[in-house]
Amino acid sequence: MRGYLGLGSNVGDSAGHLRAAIELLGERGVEVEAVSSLYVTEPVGEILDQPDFLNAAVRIETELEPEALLDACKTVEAERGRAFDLPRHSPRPLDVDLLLLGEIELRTDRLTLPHPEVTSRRFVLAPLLELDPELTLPDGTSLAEALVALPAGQRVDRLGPL
Ligand code: PH2
Ligand code: MG
Ligand code: MG
Repeated sequence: MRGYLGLGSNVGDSAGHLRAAIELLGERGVEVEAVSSLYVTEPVGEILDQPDFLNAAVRIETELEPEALLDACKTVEAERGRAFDLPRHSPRPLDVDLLLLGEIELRTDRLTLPHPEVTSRRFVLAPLLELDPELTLPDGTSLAEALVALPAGQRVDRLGPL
């Protein structure tokens, strides 16, 4: 099944962590089909006083079920030194978020699909739309329209190829 992951980092060699994530996902049954540019982005969410992030998005192809795909993402984060005992939205060497998986709409204790913040985060929408400008959510929501509708703010600058 086709899906999209968001990659982020703001600790250590961030570009290196994002590149490593692509390799490590491949070892976990997640084939990366396409990679967006790298973006420098202003922190959003619950902790604003932290370094800028590097963000990117990837289009994947996988046979993994949603929870198994989430496990693969968490394993890859751990392999790049991510600690899991910190407050939500803390700085991190690697964050791999499951954004979309086929037409699946799901809500469990561990996982919500599509990712609940997809339409509100510029650092997610910009790289996703670069990969697939026509992308929609399973309910038909146009991500291009979601990006246009965002309020001003959330600085996102395209840096170049990852
Ligand atoms: N990730 C977060 C919280 N805030 N801000 C930016 N710019 N980029 C991120 O990847 C990010 C964030 C939680 O995962
Ligand atoms: Mg995240
Ligand atoms: Mg995450």
